[in-house]
Amino acid sequence: MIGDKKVLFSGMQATGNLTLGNYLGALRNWVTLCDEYECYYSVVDMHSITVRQDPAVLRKNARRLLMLYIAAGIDPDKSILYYQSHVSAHAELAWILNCFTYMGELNRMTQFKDKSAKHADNINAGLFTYPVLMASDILLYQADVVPVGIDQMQHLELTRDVAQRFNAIYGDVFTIPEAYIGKVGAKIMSLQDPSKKMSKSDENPNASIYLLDDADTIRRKFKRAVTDSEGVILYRDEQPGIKNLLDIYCACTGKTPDEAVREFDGCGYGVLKEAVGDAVVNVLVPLQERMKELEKDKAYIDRIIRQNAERASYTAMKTLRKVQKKVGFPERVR
Ligand code: ATP
Ligand code: LTN
Repeated sequence: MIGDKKVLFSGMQATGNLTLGNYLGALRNWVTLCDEYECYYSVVDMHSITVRQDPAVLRKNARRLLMLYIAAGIDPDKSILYYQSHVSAHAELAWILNCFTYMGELNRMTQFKDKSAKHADNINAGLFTYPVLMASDILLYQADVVPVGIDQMQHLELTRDVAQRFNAIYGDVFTIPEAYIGKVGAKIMSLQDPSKKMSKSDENPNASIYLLDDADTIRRKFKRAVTDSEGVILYRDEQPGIKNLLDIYCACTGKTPDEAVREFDGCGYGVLKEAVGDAVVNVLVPLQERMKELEKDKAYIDRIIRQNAERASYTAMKTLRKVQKKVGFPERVR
């Protein structure tokens, strides 16, 4: 708790371009939680290097991601938006927690297995201990809630286990965090293969809507979206392409699937695709306009980056110092 507010922590990796899935499944929920919680939103650039990155591209993506947080509606004077690498306590706590996490636990992580299969030439120790750094992110700020997609639940469970293990030995040091899973848009699927989730690392650009795609591109990608040959618009698992389009439509308009099905009753797929395209354009264009404004104001972004790293460090250091003392590191002599 900070004052009378509970603490919330979440982060995104600065790899690739954010997709509509990242926005509807994560970022948009973050914005709505800002008033209720004391929020920390990190650009987790230290996690990004578990997969090889081009330094210039990583730097550019990290800054763009931080600006997207603001463009999406998070107020950086209220919530704390910062780069993970600017707060050294993350790495320091991660080392300590590495010593409280078992190899067997990390071996079970499905993201590790998936990423090792995908990057067989670079199965590095950072990829293996990725969840420990994530646990450190969350525990440093004594977060009560962590909004994540379903894919991150396993990491959150591990975080809770490690925190409980530590607390059992040393007393109440860490708050045990709870996951927060949003209701709508929790899983947006690929436009080219609706059995796969829309993902920023997909090689086919037509599979994803990127947040910075222009209106024409957005409409074109929806026109090309893979559907089926049934010819009816119903919200059901047998028609995954149509179901995904309806999910996106509902997430962007606030309508329910029932309302949407009634609205498109008797229409062809072309009409639905056009309506979904328009709904997405309506959501993304204002965000893109704010992004353009922010790009012009380098000094403002620089100030946010500097000040928020200091605010985050202050809280993080308090937890780190307590943990260092508990495990027996010698006190600093002034
Ligand atoms: P990558 O392709 O690089 O693995 P990703 O697009 O899957 O990336 P992450 O960086 O792993 O995205 O996730 C950022 C946040 O966005 C997470 O909270 C995740 O649950 C959410 N998210 C990612 N893809 C989707 C999606 N298709 N639908 C809903 N939420 C999503
Ligand atoms: N692993 C997450 C990103 C992430 C995160 C966190 C999310 C890193 N640290 C702490 C919530 C809390 C992902 O890949 N989406």
